[in-house]
Amino acid sequence: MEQTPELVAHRGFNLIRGTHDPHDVDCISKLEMRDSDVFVVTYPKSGTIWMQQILLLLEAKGDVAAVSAANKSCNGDVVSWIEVIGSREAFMTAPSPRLRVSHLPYHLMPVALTQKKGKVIYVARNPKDVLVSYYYFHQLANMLETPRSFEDFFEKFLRGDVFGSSWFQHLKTWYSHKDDVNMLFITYEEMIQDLNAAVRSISTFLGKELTEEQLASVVKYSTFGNMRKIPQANYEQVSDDMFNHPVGKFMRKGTIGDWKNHFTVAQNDIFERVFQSEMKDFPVSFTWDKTDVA
Ligand code: PPS
Repeated sequence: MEQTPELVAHRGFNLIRGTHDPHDVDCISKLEMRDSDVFVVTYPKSGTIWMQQILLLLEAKGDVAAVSAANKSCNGDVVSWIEVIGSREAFMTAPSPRLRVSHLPYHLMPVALTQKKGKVIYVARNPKDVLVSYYYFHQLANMLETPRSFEDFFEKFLRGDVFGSSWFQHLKTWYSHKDDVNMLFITYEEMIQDLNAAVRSISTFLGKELTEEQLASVVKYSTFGNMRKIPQANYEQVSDDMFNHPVGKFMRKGTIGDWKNHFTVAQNDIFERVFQSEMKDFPVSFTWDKTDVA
């Protein structure tokens, strides 16, 4: 079995060489937290940039022009990934509220979260669609090796031989600790199904007080169609060093069930077997298809 060249295994979790520094990542657990800190935690390709847009819009009370004006290149400039090199230092001195995203597992995140300091929004997405989205992202992102084939990537994902390691471990560990931290657990599919309800529950969780009109604006500018038109939200201005733009878009399809266009019957059987064995007795269910959406 060939090693994936960009990955660095660190304390049971795969990081990306050059994007993350293991020593730096180790310092994250000791970060001091403020009550107003918010971390959106996701396994990759589960709705991170969607949540960046929602958090920024909630903070700006729906004023989309203010959000775009605050960001030069992309929303990640302001709501950055805490594990990326340089982000931790900036976090320590940043003004409140510090809004951040992360793909880290529970054991690498700030211990102070368990003293109920700060808030976590965990977004989970059905792993078949995560796999497909991640496959395309490996073609777009220059820091990740372009998969040899879908079959090859399918196997790597199931082995956890990707940045983020095992989807199953990530979800199960965070979910098991949901009462140990201030956490809102939400799924990508719930957000697709009823974005209005999702935005309201995020707003309530964060203790925001927005008018009906302001909330409506948050929803309006966080739909797939509208986000795709906003350069800072859709990541089209990210440098060519980082993304191979001609091969695709970060905001690709934004739907439920695209795995059906990619998995063979045999692959689906394999996936189902792994899913059943990993998730047996685990109290989280997923929506796998658009037709499952009421
Ligand atoms: S990353 O690289 O881990 O930060 O990627 P992440 O942002 O977690 O996931 C990217 C996928 O989320 C989709 N997306 C959306 N779907 C629906 N509505 C909105 N507003 C939205 N914004 C982002 C994005 O299109 C990626 O999914 P796929 O399936 O590839 O389209």
